[in-house]
Amino acid sequence: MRVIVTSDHHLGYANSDKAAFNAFLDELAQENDLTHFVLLGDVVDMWRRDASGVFLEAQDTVKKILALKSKGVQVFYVAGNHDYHVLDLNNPNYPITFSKELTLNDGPVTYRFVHGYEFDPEQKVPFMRFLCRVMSDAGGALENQIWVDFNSLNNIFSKIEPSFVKADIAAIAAKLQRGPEVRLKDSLSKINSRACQEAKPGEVLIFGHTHIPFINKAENVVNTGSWVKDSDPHNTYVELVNGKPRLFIFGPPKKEITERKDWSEGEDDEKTSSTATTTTQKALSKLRNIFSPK
Ligand SMILES: [Mn+2]
Repeated sequence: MRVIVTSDHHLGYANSDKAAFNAFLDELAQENDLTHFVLLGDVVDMWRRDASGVFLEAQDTVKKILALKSKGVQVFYVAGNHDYHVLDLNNPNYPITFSKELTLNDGPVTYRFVHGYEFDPEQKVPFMRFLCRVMSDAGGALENQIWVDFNSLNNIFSKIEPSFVKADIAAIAAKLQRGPEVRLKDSLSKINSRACQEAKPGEVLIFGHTHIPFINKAENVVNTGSWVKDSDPHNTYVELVNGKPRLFIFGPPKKEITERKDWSEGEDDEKTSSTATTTTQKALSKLRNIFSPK
């Protein structure tokens, strides 16, 4: 059993390195020992592009993924926050099935795959769904229909929660639409230490989302990184063999990341958070209260 995992390609986004990912898929097609290929979310970017158009545009990539499947490789697609909408694509005739998380057993070891928004307190499912659905290429991405929808959403919020104003929604939207390289700068160690606490005995936990690839010292928590040029390094992938993870940067030249990180202590993010985010934090906590099941 040999598993390859990639995430956060953000296909459709201007800085997505689609050419490199296509080349990577071509290389995988040449390999004979690959048994499982896991796409770990944010493969297409439905927050920035039309949810259906982005698949048409990426059909060359989709074809390469399906070619692996035809070769007998088991292909899995775990939804991320930027492509959460794929969970609604449940037609059994579709060539790819989508899931919220995935577990695979390799002898005594269980590999558990999640995208990682689960560890990011700013990501809430209603917002993820919403942002995937409002994008349309017709108006030139996000500044268009989204504000119309936000306004109508705001009216609903105002009725439920009078203190929730347009500025709150705008602040959340603006913050969430920023790339993780910027948005998660302050909370990265918190997300990573949360992930490290989540890993159960006998399990290797694999996640993406932050665009910062790593393997922890215990080698039971792995982040897949990204295929977005904004991140350094990018074009990273994880290989799982006999319960052991390895992390590589796709070449040329191919390079292994051998450093092991310890996130278990988790630096105090609060100290480093800028006060500029306070308004957004307040708005988010209001939104959380509205959406939280009571
Ligand atoms: Mn993500």
